[in-house]
Amino acid sequence: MSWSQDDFQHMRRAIELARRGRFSTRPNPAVGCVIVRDGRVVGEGFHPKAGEPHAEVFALRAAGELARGATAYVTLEPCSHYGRTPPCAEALIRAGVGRVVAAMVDPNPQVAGRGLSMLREAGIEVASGLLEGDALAINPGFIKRMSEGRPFIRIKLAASVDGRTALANGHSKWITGPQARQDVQRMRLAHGAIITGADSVLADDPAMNVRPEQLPASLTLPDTWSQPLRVVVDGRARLAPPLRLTAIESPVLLASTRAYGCDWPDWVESWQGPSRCDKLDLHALVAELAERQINTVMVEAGASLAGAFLSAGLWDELILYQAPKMMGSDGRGVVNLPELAEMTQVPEFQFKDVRRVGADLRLTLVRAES
Ligand code: AOF
Ligand code: ZN
Repeated sequence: MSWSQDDFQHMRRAIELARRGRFSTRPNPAVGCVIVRDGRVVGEGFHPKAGEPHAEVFALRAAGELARGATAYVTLEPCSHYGRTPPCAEALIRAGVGRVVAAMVDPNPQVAGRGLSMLREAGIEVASGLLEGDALAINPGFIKRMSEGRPFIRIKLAASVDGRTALANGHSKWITGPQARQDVQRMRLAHGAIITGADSVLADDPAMNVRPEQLPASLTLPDTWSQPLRVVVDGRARLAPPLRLTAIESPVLLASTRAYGCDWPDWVESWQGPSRCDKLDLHALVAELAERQINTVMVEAGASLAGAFLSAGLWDELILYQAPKMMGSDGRGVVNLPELAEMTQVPEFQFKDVRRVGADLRLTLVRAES
């Protein structure tokens, strides 16, 4: 398929529009749409929130009669099913558009190519794959959950340059600087759930929520944003109130292999999962979160739980903040891994992104290409 300069320009704009919904559409994907007639943009739209109209509907409303014979650029294949809203493919057909360009096929099994077929069958010219990589990057969680049945998992770690997170006596407060902590607040916002461990809760009594006043000033928060679900892996049900985490009125899921003996506030739910080697089965937890339509998860945990997710292969991206400090070899390591005897067993990664955040470094690592 060969694309024109105009095609690129309009799809780039559709991607920009889609990104406006990235903090508010979950469990739905963020999608943008631009309608162009005779080289002129006649309608734009993006999906703001699950339950509200899709991107195409807003763009068609703006275009009105001018949609007839126009080209619609959409960052995701238009839907073909009745979900919370009627199919966009039908709306495009009814409006008489002449051409539809999609950046990617919808991995939702309820759609999966049917939207594009419906359009083609109605005599509309259809093309797909323009700026696909950019479109895939907007919704990694939705795509992962639809295609693999589990959320996209980021493991967040913070350490000194020599990979330590605490002194031998456990002192650890503020290894990274204020900008890195602000960056973590921004990251939390983009996730459907934040997972931590009971050890971290018992040691630090964290809140694990998004605090709007701590977000970067440059970020415009949509009215429809929501707090991520705060999940605590508490295999032996050791937690009991009062905790800062459960005192804040927004959803918490306590994941354990056992039942709790105490009462929790209404917004705290406990979930009993199976155990594996005497620990909560993380595969089962992750499947439960996908069942609850969670697209993206950030693990913000200590060395044991972070290591357990890593060893179980339950991760897609590691975010490592490194402070320009050294804590020495007696300090605690950033992830616990089973003892390795051969260099060939050493897990290998590749850097996807490396940047400075204030005084610290933020490294993004993904699986090494084999
Ligand atoms: C589109 N345009 O802007 C979005 C789409 O329950 P519903 O009706 O909101 O449908 C949700 C599904 O529709 C979602 O799982 C995904 O497959 C698709 N999202 N499709 O044509 C949009 N957000
Ligand atoms: Zn739709």
